[in-house]
Amino acid sequence: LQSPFSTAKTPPSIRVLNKEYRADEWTNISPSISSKLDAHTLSIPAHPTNILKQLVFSLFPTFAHYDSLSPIVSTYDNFDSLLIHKDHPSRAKSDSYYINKETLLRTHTSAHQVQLLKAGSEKNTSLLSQNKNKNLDLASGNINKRFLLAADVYRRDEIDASHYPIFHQVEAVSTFSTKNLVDEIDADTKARIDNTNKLARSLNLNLNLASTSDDLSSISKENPIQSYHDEESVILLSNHMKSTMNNLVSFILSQVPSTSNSSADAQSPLPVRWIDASFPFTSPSWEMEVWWNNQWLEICGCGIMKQDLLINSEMGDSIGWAFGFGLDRLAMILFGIPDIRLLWSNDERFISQFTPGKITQFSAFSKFSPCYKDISFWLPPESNEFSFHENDLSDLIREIAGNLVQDVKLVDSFTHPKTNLKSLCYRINYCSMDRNVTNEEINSLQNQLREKVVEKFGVALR
Ligand code: FA5
Ligand code: MG
Repeated sequence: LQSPFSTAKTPPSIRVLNKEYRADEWTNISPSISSKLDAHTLSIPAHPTNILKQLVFSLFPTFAHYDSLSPIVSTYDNFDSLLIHKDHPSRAKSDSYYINKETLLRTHTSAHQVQLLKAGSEKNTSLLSQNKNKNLDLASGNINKRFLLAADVYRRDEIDASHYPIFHQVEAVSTFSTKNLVDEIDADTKARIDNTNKLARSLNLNLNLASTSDDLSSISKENPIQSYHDEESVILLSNHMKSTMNNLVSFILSQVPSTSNSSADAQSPLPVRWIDASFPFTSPSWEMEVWWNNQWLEICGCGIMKQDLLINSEMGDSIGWAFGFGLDRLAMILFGIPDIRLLWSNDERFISQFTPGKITQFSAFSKFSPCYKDISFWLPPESNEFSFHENDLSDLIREIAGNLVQDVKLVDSFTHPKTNLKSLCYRINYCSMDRNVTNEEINSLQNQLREKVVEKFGVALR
């Protein structure tokens, strides 16, 4: 691997996503992270994170939708704009990937909150036109009022089954005019519930949301209401935010086979809990956890937006909530993916299991490398599609290679225009569940197969 650091020049520079940046004592972005910057799993049609992102977007038809903002942001966007103090630990070099002192890979989708809020008053059409929700047009003037933003985020974090240095978040920002709070919240709740129920019916899901929300507010002294706000508005807003999040999780969990979570079935209440939290850009703040695989899994941080942040965005006459949740963890639950690293797998056996727009359960494959071998042959002249049975071939292969066969696929089939002879090509994937197989071993199996195919089916090898 070539290092992205070029030391030959003065001042030293670093190339990231095809652009040259000044390097300094803050530069710590590693080649392995750089190399994943253009993986864009969020735009691969059959990728679980993309399928989930589309699903989430479809639950918020009145929000603007963004999913292609650059991961390279300024320290102002990632920290200062969110009122994160100069000495806050999240700014440490040990926690983030810096390109240089003023530039880093976003550590959360919140980095774009103020940018997108301001885009309305600044009439920043180059930013606003990146909205993917065709229901909302640029001219409406409301486009920066409510939005969802899905993106890859980067953190120097521990690595285990639920942590990875690159993951995905979806940020939601929802603002309301202070003068019209009750009516706007009511209208939004109604639209959201109608839309979610409609979507659930079209997918035949066992889900029917009630039109009134439960009381989910919990206000404590340690999790204070801002001096700008009155308690009644904050209760209304936080209830609306939490029920929006609950609905989202209900919708997602209703598509998971109930056997995969012992505590979750159609009858039991939603297996989530809300924990008091603290973020520099919200107050009060919470985290949502979902009971999964016998433990509480944190999936979301949220709260009532700091009013100073809205004032700085020329939206001081509004009040709002924001949440940011980890897409990868919900995707793992939804698709039954046991390890977050699989989401970064280049193995064809991973991505080929999924279909754009569909929720399907992942089935585990061997962690050892597959070995593909093709076999092609002409069927005997008198045979037709009824006299050669694929299952007979499968049996023969299993007889020879046993559990070393992972799968067999017909990859080519054609009939010669002159001779009318039919040719077939099968691709055999040899792979062990518990060890690496050697090429010699596989070649010997493949040779046996070639002999036996001729013997048994009277075919002519090609
Ligand atoms: C944040 O990133 C805040 N920006 C969230 C927020 C937005 C709060 C808006 C208030 C208002 P946090 O660091 O807790 O918060 O991350 C949010 C979610 O991202 C977590 O709940 C978790 O689901 C996911 N997450 C965090 N770190 C990782 C990781 N290393 N791998 C996978 N998912 C992660
Ligand atoms: Mg957290």
